[in-house]
Amino acid sequence: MSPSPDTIDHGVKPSVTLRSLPTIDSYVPLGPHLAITPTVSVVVPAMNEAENLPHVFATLPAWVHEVVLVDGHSTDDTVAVARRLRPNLRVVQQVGRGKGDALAEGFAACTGEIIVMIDADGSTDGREIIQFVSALVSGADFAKGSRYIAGGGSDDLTVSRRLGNSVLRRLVNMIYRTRYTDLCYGYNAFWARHLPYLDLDCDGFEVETVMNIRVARAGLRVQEVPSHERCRIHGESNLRVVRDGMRVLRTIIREWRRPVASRPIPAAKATVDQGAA
Ligand SMILES: Nc1nc2c(ncn2[C@@H]2O[C@H](COP(=O)(O)OP(=O)(O)O)[C@@H](O)[C@H]2O)c(=O)[nH]1
Ligand SMILES: [Mg+2]
Repeated sequence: MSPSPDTIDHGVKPSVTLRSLPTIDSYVPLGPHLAITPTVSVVVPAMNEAENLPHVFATLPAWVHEVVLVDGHSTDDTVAVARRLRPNLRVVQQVGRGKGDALAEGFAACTGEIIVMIDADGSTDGREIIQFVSALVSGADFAKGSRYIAGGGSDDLTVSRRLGNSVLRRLVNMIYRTRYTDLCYGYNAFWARHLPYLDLDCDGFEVETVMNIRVARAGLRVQEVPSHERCRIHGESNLRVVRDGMRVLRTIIREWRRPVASRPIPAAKATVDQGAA
């Protein structure tokens, strides 16, 4: 019996029919050798970043589905500049305060299947988004930027930040049995369908720690992606090393007592792969 014309014939029992594959026009070309079907939303928390946004938006790939700017009560021209740069931008006026709150509000507004979070200060490069998306479409649930694996780096980490990040990261790895190489980094991406596992309820710079702990405890597959952090272009960081380091420490301890929203997966344990390592 000859195979039906819409069956891929590998000489074995046919399991994939062309009818079950997405139609050709639903593929988004990312480059000459790569296309994806999921839509990608980029969330950018911004508080007084008018001078930096031209640099940040210039790095965003043309194929992203939407950009969601979460304005944290800026007193400069952040929103006006952003709208001028990207007329189809979606702007969320933050109701609460802090980066964690901004991200939660931005994530809730996204319509894409993949959500990428980047900073608005020029430290994160939108041209790396393709690597995060590639990790997700090839099997990861959560693509976690790391400045500490091969191909990653930072021009922005001071000695005290590096030390704090290292101590807190080791603590998380010990308590939650993860193998993270980075902890407090704002460049990450994940499938929007996993938002319920994040269930964000924090305000400040502890947000990345909360996300990293919750995805591991939920048993999601986390893949680290090398990322190079550059210096903020204009203005000053809103982070205070001691104050925010203590917040992260309290978060790490508090999360231990929080019930786990776990996902039944065959391998039972959270898997942490290192991108380029
Ligand atoms: N919407 C909003 N964005 C914030 C807030 N705090 C920080 N951000 C943004 O979060 C990103 C990282 O903040 P930054 O001050 O650079 O901290 P650092 O990268 O840890 O030094 C930047 O894009 C900030 O504009 C906030 O309260 N609301
Ligand atoms: Mg920064």
